[in-house]
This record gives sequence, C-alpha cells and structure tokens, in this order.
Amino acid sequence: MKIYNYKDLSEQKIKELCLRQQEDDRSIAETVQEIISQVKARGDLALFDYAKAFDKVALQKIFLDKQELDNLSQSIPVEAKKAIDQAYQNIRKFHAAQINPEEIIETMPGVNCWREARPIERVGLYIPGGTAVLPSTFLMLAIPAMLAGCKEIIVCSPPQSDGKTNCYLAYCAKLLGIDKIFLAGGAQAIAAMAYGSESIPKTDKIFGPGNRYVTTAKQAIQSSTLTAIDMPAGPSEVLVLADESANPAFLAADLLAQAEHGTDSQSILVCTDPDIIRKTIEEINLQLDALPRKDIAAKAIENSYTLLVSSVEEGMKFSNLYAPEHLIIATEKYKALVPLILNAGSVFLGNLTPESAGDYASGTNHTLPTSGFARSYSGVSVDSFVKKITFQHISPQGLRNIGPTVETLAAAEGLQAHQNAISIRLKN
Ligand code: HSO
Ligand code: ZN
Repeated sequence: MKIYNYKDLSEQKIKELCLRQQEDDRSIAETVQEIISQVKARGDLALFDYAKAFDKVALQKIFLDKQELDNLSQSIPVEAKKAIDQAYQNIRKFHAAQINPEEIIETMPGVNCWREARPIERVGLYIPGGTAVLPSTFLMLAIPAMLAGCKEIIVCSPPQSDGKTNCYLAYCAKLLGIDKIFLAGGAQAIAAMAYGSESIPKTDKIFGPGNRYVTTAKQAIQSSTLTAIDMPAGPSEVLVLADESANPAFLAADLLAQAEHGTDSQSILVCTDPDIIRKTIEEINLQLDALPRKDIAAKAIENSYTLLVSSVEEGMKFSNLYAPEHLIIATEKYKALVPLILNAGSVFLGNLTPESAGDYASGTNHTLPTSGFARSYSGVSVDSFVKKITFQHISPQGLRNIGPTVETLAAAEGLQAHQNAISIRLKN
C-alpha cells in the first residue's frame, strides 16, 4: 500500500490519485458485441451454447420454476435463513419510506401541476455468480422493484455447473415471491434482457452489478435499444476518512472487506494521524493472512493507498474529489463532517458503522455509483424503478391567467400554432 502525504502532492498527482484503473480492453468490447449479435439472432439457442461454453453446463431448459426454486431453498441453513429474513425486513422498511406522493401545486390560480410515479413495467435484474454469489444483491434490487410496483421482474443469474442456482438465491426468490430465475449469466444475460429471447422477455431497464463483460454489455445495449440501465459500473471501492479516534484494526478490516471483492477494487485510507496509518498497515498484513480470498484482497491492496492529511476537513476535500462509492467516516466527530460531504454513494458514520452493515442488512441499498460517478449519480432506490410523470389541469380562470403569458412567449419564438392553441380557447 503506497503512502502519500497530501501536502507534498501536486495538483496533477491529486488528480491521478482520483482516477480509477481503466484499461481500455478492446477484446472485451469485441467479444461482447459478438455475444449480443448471437443472442439477437439465435435467442435461447445462443444462451444454451454460452452456458455450455462459459458455465460448463448443458442446460435442459433456460429457467428454474417455482417448484424447483422451492426445493432448492429447502437446503438453506437455519442461521442463513434468519439472516436473510432480517436483511429483507430492514431493506424493505428503509425503501418503503421512499414512496411519498407529491403535493399538487397551484402555480397560479386555476393552474394545477403535480407529479405521479408509475412503475417501469418490465425490469431485468442481474445477479452475478462467479467468484462470489450475491443473494444480498438479489434483495437490494428486487425489494425496491416490488415496492415500486413493477409488473414483471425478470431475474437472470449464471447457472452453477449442476445447472441449478444455490440455496440462498432460491430462498430469496421464495421470500420475494419471484417464481422464476433464468439461468443466464454474463453479457448473454444482458443481451437477452435487452432484446428478448424465446424464454426471456425484453425488459425496459436492466439493473445489477457484474464483471467487465456484463458492464460492457449494459453500456452497449443502452445505445441500441430502448432499454435503460441503472448506472455505469466499475470495480467497487471504499474511502475511509479517519482521525486519531479511529481503531486501526477496524480500519484494516474495512479496507480488506472492500479489497476481497476483486483484484481491481480500491481501498483508500485518508487519515490525519501517521501513527494510525502505520498501525493500520500492520493490521492489514495480519488480517490479510487469515482471509480465504487473500490473493484477491492482496492484489487490490497493492493498487490502493493511504493519504496523510493535516485535518479531517482537508481529507473531506480529497474525498469529494475522489467521489467514493462508499465513504466511511471513522471518527467520533463525524457529525460536523456530514454537511461537507458533496460526492459519495453511501456514507457510514462513526467507528462502529462498517460498510459491511450496509452491504447486507442495515437497510440502505448496496447498488451504488462507482468510478467517480457518485459525482452525478445516486445509488439504486425505489425511484430507480419508477418514472415520475407530470400532470397539469387548467380551469377557465387558469386559462385567463396563464393565456397571455403563453401567447406572448409563443409569438416571441415565432410559433404561431402554439399561440393559437391558447387564443382559440380564450375566444371560446
Ligand atoms: N460492497 C458491494 C456489495 C456487496 N458486498 C455484496 C457484499 N456483498 C458493493 O456495494
Ligand atoms: Zn461489499
């Protein structure tokens, strides 16, 4: 882990430290284009072929039905079931509070305007498999989709080598009342949800994290279909802002939790105290050794760094430039820092609030903007699954009030027909 001192850094170097690794891999884009063309042309047949090629399984059919999911869910350990139930409750409670009907606004007497939310009808959720299976992601995406009232929720997840899905995903499906999981992974799953296949319906918006193939496919389909995506996605990242009140063992644990996601994850420690930095690095080395995913985490830590700052305010300034997906404020004096936070996906306040809590169960969503997109994007919420439609109604009095303004503006823009649409009614 490299150690930098903020006061020694040039503006250029600070900018560099805010960049995420971004290899522009042509071969991924080409492979993804080929997969998309195949799925468009051959539908399910292409999905069967890709399951054989990438997931090493000869599927009999492309989905698991309710009965199969129920059966698979039976083998979930009791403790895991309880934990998923608790996470479900908390995530649901937090997201349910996001549904707030808006007021009708009378902008002038007789002119009423308001917004109403309508669900996006068909949504596609991608639940990754691969090196880590993420039932938590299933909850994070499906719960807001259900609360929003989406009519059809299509779920794709890569098949295991036995042609099934694991008991955790199966149990989540049961809990959520989702009675089908499509066994498709990677770019082929995204292509199917964007273009449709014989079995997989075309969707209006696709959600969920994934590897570079998945994220490249999401960007590609966006420009060639009417299907939207949740947000551009890159490797996961955390920035921990700490002062002398932080506990190095906790800091190390948080940095490693991020690092174990993938070799390209970033874990950044911004700290006011050189002693805490030194101890945290020692702790990282200690804790790393005991991790089952230590090879992955060690690589990610290599790509990460610590930054010594002269004050938490200075640290906050850097954090706003970096715009982290996750921001942990590991200080007892976190309250004063909250108003200074400008760019972050999700924030964890104080020394007892690890990112893991939000990753799984506190209630907030873990589908968050990465790669600096926290500057302009929000994480997934119920809002991500609805459109807000504006409405207006004008009464006779309202028409008399607003009419002349519209007529004058239409005339100024040289749009006579617009002006007429008012005048013809006023004359009536
Ligand atoms: N930290 C990930 C979410 C996750 N962590 C899922 C564990 N499981 C991205 O926010
Ligand atoms: Zn995580």
